[in-house]
Amino acid sequence: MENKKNYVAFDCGNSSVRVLSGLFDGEKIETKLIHQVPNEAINVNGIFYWDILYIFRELQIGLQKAFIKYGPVESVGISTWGIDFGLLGKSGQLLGNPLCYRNDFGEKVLNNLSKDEKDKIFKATGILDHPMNSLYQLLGIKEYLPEYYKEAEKFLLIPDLLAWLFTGVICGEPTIASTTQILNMRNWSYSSEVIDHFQLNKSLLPSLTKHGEVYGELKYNIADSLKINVCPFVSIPSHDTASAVVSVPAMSDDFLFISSGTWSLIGTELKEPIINDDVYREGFANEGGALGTITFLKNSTGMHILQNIKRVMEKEGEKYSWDELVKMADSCKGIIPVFDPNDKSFYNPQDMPVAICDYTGKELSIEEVLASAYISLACSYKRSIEKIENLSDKQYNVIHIVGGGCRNDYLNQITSDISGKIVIAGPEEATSFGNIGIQLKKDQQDLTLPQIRHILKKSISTRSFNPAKDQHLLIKMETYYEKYKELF
Ligand code: LRH
Repeated sequence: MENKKNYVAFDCGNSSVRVLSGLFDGEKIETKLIHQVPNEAINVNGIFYWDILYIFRELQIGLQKAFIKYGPVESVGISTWGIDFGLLGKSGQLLGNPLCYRNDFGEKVLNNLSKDEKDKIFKATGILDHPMNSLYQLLGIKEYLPEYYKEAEKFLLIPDLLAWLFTGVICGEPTIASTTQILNMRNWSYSSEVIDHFQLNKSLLPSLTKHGEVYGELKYNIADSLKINVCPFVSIPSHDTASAVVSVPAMSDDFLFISSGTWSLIGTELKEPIINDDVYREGFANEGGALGTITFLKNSTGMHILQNIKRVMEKEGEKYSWDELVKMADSCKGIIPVFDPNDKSFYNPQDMPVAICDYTGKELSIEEVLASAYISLACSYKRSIEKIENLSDKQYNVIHIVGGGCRNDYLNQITSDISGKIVIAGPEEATSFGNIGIQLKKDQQDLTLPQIRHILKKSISTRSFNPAKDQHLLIKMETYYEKYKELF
């Protein structure tokens, strides 16, 4: 271990809080999962909150374990899900627990905006309006929890809030800031058009760091209580999607990716945003990527559908492995109905299989529900990819699937069969690889994104899937996709 540097990645998602060590020998990074605990939003009087102090505590435990296992911590990078935030009050303390984006505040605000207002905000930012966006959550707080807004002095997105808890430094990070829909993606500065339109208090918004820069150090009292070194905290793409895209093992600058988890983020990396009516109509966004790139993507429903079918199947106490679910889906040989995974009815249904049967108007067996979910997800990927190819005026032969969802080889194969493209799956630990990759800039400021990708490519393993050759299967897949397109 002596010659390997121990970089630590905090990786917080909607369902788990994780700490990984990235051991760097000067050539390759080896990731080690150090600590993992569940995360969930907590319902208090009908409002969903995140328990940020629990997350803070678990990250400290993970950081200490990383130190004990692999020696002094070289630096730390924080990545989390997008959108959610905490507010600091006038006395410099946290005003309550951060709200979860699954509350309905945002929807209430967005429903009151006119078509013209929505269009103007998209044009000012390059980000698609969605009820989840922090802009609408913040306006919801202003309207429905005014005491919080009145007292607020600083707005900190979850990774920025964690950075403040660990270092005491107040700053923002550009990729996570793009999930607010307040940032203008043409110049990466807060949009005065949006701020003025909604009369937001501009001083709430923190100034933004640059990737690779050290913005703070672990607070002395935390280092002391954990008995670890006072390590630097480095600005990395804090939005989990942006970190995941860093780790795409592409051979060229132009590539397609699916960052696959609860959500599937389907997109490509651009140097400049594309902001026009077609992009808006097709539901794409120009989110912030690493080192000033744009992750041009569609935020699409992902493993959420399968996770919820599994949850319902396991309600009676029986457990199913993912392999068993695949076998059940694969046992359906006839043509089954397809559905749009992005339809509102699948956002948070009580019972996912029932929601699928209701949508399709068919009494499906659980095997058919599973088969339908797999096929429908693959169809939704193909449709988004076709849109990307149209909007960017480019064609791609390969789809890179990264993140935890890329473990599902059955979905990887049907995605390849339906799209007619090669699927390259991996890495699974995409967010942490990207997080640690950008931390390397701390000591080598001139490292470029292609150079970082090169190091990561040497560090990871991938699996390839080619479209099926069987004509019958291909015709079946075409039939599914035709049926899918009829839904719109
Ligand atoms: C994916 C993600 C996505 C957001 C959602 C809240 O983890 O960051 O980009 O829209 O979580």
